[in-house]
Amino acid sequence: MKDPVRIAITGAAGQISYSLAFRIAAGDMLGPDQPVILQLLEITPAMDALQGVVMELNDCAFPLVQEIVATDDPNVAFKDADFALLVGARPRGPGMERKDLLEANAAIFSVQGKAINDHASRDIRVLVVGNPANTNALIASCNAPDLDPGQFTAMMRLDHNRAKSQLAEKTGKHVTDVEKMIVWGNHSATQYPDLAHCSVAGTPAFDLVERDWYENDFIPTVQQRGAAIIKARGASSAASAASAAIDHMRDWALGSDGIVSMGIPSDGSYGVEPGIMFSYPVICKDGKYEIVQGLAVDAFSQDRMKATEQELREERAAVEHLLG
Ligand code: NAX
Repeated sequence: MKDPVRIAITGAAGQISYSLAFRIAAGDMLGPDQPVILQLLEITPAMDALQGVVMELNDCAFPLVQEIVATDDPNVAFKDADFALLVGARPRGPGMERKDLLEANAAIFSVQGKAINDHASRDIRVLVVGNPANTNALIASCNAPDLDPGQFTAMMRLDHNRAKSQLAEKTGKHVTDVEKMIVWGNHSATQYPDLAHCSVAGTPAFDLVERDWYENDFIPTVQQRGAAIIKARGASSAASAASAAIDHMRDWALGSDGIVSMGIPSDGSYGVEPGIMFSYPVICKDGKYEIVQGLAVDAFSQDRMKATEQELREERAAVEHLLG
């Protein structure tokens, strides 16, 4: 049996974690032979609810779960953590401006970044799910100066999976036939789901779908999918978000099957200068991700990549004073 790994989950009594924690415990993230210690973080008023989640996790009698820690102290939650899934965030309240939301979250993610810096494993891999995910990931990484910024990532996999599903449905093929899907930029309505490099069962996507469908249906549908789920379900995406988080971490740790989209520190690739967490096409191998270089970018793509980059620069500017 392998040694257990420590997995910290924040917002552990929330709706995404209600799916996420159980799937991780079942072995969906790191495999059926990898024991886990779950380190669950919540805010103090949610500790009773978190105890209920712990009771249910215990009641599953998961063979892989070695220990469950439930705490409202980030220093305890991130202690020696090998993986951290930062799900908990401050939702937008009534009358709250975007700037207030960014600042409220900046306060949370700077504290958690410091706790990760001071207490986590030096090899920790961090995924930020809580919104605004890209900028929250930036804040956390800026507050963890002893770690490599590349250890902090933001979740774009739900957008990536949504884009695959839309294209598979349109072309009458299976999601597994869709290759080289890319979603660039921010996890927001400015994200750019790009079909220029994509193929379905070996045929270029642009040979299978009309340009008009791509520009006026596909792109807005993927960008607005979160809002469509809220409208239909009366609550935001939860199980699909948890599934995407598992996909992201599993691929990062164990390798991806081709190109996936991850929000990672921009490094100048594709003209996106450093300083933001931008979603790029990456391939994961040997526990690392690498940006896929050299893809042709036409004027249409360039405009959309610039727009989503611009939004991320504005988000950064709003929290610049909190970047540590
Ligand atoms: P919930 O409101 O159900 O749960 C969030 C939980 O986080 C709550 O239990 C709350 O007490 C806790 N929390 C708040 N501040 C905390 C802190 N400082 N430390 C620890 N826990 C804290 O939200 P849920 O539906 O689970 O969504 C969580 C976050 O994911 C939201 O910010 C949401 O916007 C974001 N999403 C991100 C997605 C992505 O693709 N990146 C997609 C799904 C989702 O919308």
